Amino acid sequence: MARRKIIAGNWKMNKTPSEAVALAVELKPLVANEDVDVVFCVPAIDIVLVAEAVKGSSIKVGAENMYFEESGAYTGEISPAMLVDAGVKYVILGHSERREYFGETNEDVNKKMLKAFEHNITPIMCCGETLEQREQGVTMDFIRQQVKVGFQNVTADQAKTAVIAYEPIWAIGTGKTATTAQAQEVCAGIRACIAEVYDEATADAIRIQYGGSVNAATAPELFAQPDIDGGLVGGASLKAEFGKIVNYK
Ligand code: G2H
Repeated sequence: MARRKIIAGNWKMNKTPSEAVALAVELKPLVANEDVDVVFCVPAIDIVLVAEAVKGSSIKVGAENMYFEESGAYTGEISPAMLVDAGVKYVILGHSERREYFGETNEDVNKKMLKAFEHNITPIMCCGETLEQREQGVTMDFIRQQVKVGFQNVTADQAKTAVIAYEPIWAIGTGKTATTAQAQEVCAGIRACIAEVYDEATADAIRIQYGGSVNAATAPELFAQPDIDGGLVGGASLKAEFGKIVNYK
């Protein structure tokens, strides 16, 4: 099955609202590519303005996090309905920075996954191993656990529309990219895990991104791999270079 590539920028905690508009306006013409789904995942406070700035293009706006309750006394949190109303189509869930600095567990990620589907927001669920786990040879065991718990009670039809981002923690923002072979091997392992949990059709449909210091030089080879359906790009998504990444071919 030919899966459509999806390349998402993860702006992380960068860009004030006015800076975000300027960046979105700068990137808008540069990321035009009919063959790729392009997403800008931006800080919550920038969402409304960025959605407005990219109007008239095929760029979709994503959030970087979301809470799993509908509304109520959860000071500081953002609900799925708020994101939908602001124009959000995708949400990054379980990024390693959220797991590490904010204590998010696989169970939290699963609750958020279920809520995202309920509101027709496509989750980009992140997984990935530490350097220590890689060196101990437990990479796939760890990632399979993240994927299996993250997708608990998610139906096959929902899973088919989901995006998984494989981001080895040791390659995030470090300038170290996993080799193409390492990235392809793990993405193939994740697809095999989805086939096991669901079936071949679901594994064939789900899109798996690679993330971790992706840049314009590494993108073409990474995105040419059979099990890598695009990228989740941090640092390089804040620059004109993101246009080159989206137009990697
Ligand atoms: C990994 C990635 C985007 P960067 O976190 O999610 O960031 O490309 O800066 O390593």
